[in-house]
Amino acid sequence: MIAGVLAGCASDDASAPDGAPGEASAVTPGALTVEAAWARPGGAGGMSALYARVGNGTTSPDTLQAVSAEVARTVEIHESYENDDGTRGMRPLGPIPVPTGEQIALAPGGKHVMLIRLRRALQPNDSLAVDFQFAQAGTRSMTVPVRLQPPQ
Ligand SMILES: [Cu+2]
Repeated sequence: MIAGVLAGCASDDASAPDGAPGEASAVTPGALTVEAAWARPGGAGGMSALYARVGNGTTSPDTLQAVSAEVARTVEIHESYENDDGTRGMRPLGPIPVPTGEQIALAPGGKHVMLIRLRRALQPNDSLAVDFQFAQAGTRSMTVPVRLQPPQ
């Protein structure tokens, strides 16, 4: 299981140009937003990764506590990393703080949501229902597209 998960992440990273999560983009004043969400294709029983940008324009610090999706039996928040020797891996990450005025990127090569043991195949142009659970903002439910590349 662990080896398979690691392989899944490594292939994610290999097919991604260079993440570049950091492009400047203002948060929406007064709102906590989840934008540009997308998921990679994956086979039934296999895995996919889910990405998005979370912006906190409110005056309250928030925390992304968990993500759930009916399409996957297990959903985990992960972080990719690179070792000194250039090999890559990933590890489970706890809840992600989303400070006031900041945008958190879930992006290839960085923090991401792992969809594990898919109940059905995810193919490009499919979509899936996802719930993002925040400590302050509550649950944000959305329909996320399956894509080969990040949305522009
Ligand atoms: Cu992962």
